[in-house]
Amino acid sequence: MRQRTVAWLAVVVLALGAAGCATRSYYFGNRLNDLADVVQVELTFGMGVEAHVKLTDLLNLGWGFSKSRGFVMDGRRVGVGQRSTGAIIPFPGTSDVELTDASWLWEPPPPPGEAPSETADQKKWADRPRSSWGSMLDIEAGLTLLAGVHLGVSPLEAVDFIFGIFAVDLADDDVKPPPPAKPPPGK
Ligand SMILES: [Ca+2]
Repeated sequence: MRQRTVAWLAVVVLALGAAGCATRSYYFGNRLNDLADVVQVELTFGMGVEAHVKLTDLLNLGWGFSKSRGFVMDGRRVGVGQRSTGAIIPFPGTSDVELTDASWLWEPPPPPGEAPSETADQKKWADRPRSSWGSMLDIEAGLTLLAGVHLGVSPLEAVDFIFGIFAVDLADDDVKPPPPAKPPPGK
């Protein structure tokens, strides 16, 4: 088993060595994003008192009321977001975060000569939500009392990260490198 893992790693390293610089940067960029997808961290500020907990998609609970705003890292998406919790104690409600201004830890580089925000690839990338497959077994908990803290881990995203090292994209969330430019006709 260990020998097979080492052999796989050797294949990946050799393939990366043979691949172009762009392919290598996509490989490491995708690994960084896959690793980031494993964690959720929030530090928000606002009015209200609440506690929330999520144990997989089957159980997502919140108690209390609050609307708080601040730093949100939802996997590879990092930026400013708002968490809203609404429930009449002791009846459970829900707690959700919405990113209002987000960027990505790693984004595909724009093709040479194009402005970053103008490329179709980047627009497509920015619209892409986190895969529902990857978040199915997420475990999260948080508390707000003027300041709010929220922490979470995603076991399935950890599995996707490990497979990603061997160039297997289980969550289908890797950005594919653009095809190499065609040589001009007649050459
Ligand atoms: Ca992936």
